[in-house]
Amino acid sequence: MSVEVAVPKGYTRVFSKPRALSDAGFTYCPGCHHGIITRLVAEAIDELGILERTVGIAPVGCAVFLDRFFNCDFVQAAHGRACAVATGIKRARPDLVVFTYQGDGDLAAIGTAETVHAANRGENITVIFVNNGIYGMTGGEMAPTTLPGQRTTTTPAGREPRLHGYPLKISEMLAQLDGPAYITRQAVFDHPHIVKAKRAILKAFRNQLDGKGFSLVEILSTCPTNWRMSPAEAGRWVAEEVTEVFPLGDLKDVG
Ligand SMILES: Cc1ncc(C[n+]2csc(CCOP(=O)(O)OP(=O)(O)O)c2C)c(N)n1
Ligand code: SF4
Repeated sequence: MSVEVAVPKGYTRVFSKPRALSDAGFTYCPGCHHGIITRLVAEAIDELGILERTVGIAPVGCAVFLDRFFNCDFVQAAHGRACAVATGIKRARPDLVVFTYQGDGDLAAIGTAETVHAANRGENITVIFVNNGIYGMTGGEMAPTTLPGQRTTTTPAGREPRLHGYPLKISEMLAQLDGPAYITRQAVFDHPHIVKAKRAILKAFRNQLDGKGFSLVEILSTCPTNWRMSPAEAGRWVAEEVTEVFPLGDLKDVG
């Protein structure tokens, strides 16, 4: 649990850690957008007052230790199976608020089937999809979302679509289905986008509370370590290059 540090006399607290976050430090690399996204999810849980009845599903990938970062219950799913695990928990206990937090290797590669079918069934869960275009945890291999021409450890000459396929646009695919209530793509490379991403996360949780069904927030993220960029360069790469292939905005919103 978090320990609230007393504010010395004469000072005012202007910023603090969300109640939903524990005192365990993040294990993300410095400058990685995972840290911003994890915090936004925690802020949303605080603001909705749902901490005591929220269950998160942790992925395999750099967010694998999510259960340590949060003060709510967590289940660790096998690689890619988060939406299936979330489905089981939500159906057994509809009173709980259930969310998954998954990278693109987890959700858009090994977990594609689970994601598509949970969305198609309109499961009343919230999915946070962190798309950094790479397998971060395992050393920077190509993901389905890697950009054409992007160098990774398994595409050292750059991704060649005719050989390796084209970037998989999960959000566009899911938006065609009848099941989902809300599909949106956001980013966190600057403050205005962080504010919008937070709004989208809140909406995705509110949809679940209102029983509207499957809501997925894709968030374009960075991997400065494996992209071999500084955090600032990585943010610019998302703003200038990644958004060309993965445009930001809502893809489906039943209202
Ligand atoms: C069944 C199985 N296959 C492969 C792995 C190895 N593995 C661990 S993390 C990972 C990819 C993670 O990439 P991503 O989901 O994009 O998350 P990131 O680390 O970039 O946040 C893989 C392939 C595994 N743990 N389990
Ligand atoms: S390896 Fe990449 S995605 Fe993983 S924490 Fe480090 S910078 Fe972030």
